[in-house]
Amino acid sequence: MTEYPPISDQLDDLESAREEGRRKMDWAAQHMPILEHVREEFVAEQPFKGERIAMAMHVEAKTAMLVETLAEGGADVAVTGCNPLSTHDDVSAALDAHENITSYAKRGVDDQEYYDAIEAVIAHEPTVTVDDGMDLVAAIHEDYPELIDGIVGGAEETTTGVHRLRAMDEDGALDYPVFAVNDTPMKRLFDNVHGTGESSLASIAMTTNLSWAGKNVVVAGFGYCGKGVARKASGQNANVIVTEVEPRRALEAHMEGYEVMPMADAAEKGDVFLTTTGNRDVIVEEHFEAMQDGVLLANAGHFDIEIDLEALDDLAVDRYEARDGVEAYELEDGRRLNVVAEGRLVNLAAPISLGHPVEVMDQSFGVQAVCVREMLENSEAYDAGVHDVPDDLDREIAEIKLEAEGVDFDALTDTQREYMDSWDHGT
Ligand code: RBV
Repeated sequence: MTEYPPISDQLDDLESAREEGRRKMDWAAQHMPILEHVREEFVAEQPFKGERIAMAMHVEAKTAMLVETLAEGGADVAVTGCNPLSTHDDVSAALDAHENITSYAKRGVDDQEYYDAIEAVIAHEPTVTVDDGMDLVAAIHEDYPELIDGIVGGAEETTTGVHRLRAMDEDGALDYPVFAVNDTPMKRLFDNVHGTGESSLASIAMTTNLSWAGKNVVVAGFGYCGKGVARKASGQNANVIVTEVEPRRALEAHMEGYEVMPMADAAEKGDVFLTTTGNRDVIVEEHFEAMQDGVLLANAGHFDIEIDLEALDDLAVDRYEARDGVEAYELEDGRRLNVVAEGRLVNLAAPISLGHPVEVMDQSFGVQAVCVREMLENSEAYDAGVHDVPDDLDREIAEIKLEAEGVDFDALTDTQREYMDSWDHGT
């Protein structure tokens, strides 16, 4: 295994970085009542004593609160990034100052450094993995299969990671149990819809200083993320065009009142293009050929494969940084196509990006935290493969959040429960 140094060995002014990172974490913590609740329980019960947790996630202030919550529960935690541009070095440094945490995350690393940092995390010989995008699970299975026997299980944060895990599971290649955190109601109805919707649009607006009002915004993909982006763009007075490959989702978008058409037609009309499909080659050469001068191209999917930037680069006669976080590709006929955040997930990878809002990440990370606890407490219940998160855990998180918000709600009466459980009633 390679020797890759923790962030503390990579920064010049470590003390001020740690201070600023801690300040960002303190702000996030004030708006994360779920993690606070779970953390108090973990501190008292020490459910992770003796465990080694490996994590590859977007290392910024909210994620840092999850990392600390697991460490305060008794675990030794090693963490790195899951995207070369989403790390906040100051937060990474603040985490690395904790005696039970080693952080290797650094912003702007190249491919080699990115994977070296993943290997450094794996060198801690984890008993549990927490992934956002499945890079840890993949690296362990491909390069360190001898560690699998010592791994109790894992948890996966995002749609793309769960998709990869299910493909791996179907091939019979996934050798330890992993919770599909993404697929819970508490995750995707909030994080994917509201989180992606709000933070992608906010990042693009702040990066470009341009308005949404009156724009034709093309949203590629009408899954949970696409629905959120479409709804929020519409709420900011954009005209939303949706592209889809799945007939029921296309119909759903149509019935929501959006224009639905193939990308080949949308390419001519759009002012802003935002991909949320999780698939590759969504916007390719024929689309670039049809686009208007000055369009914005951005991606909100986990990987930077949705916009074919190689093809765009081949078409371009010139390329320059139009603004911080915006690369202009100038074509032979003078049209400029502007790519935001290198086509990487825009809500985290643009220079001013902060990721999803704090409140939704509190929910997602609350589910993550109780999933790690569940995997360790009831490990015999989970064999190798992808597992749905037990619904009572997801409800537990929802109830903590509702209580923190001061929202009361009804409970079923015994008669109602009996009615719902019986089949022998009719007219
Ligand atoms: N995401 N994390 C943040 N820490 O600021 N913002 C978004 C953050 C997660 C989100 O849960 C999504 O599933 C994943 O990033 C995509 O990589």
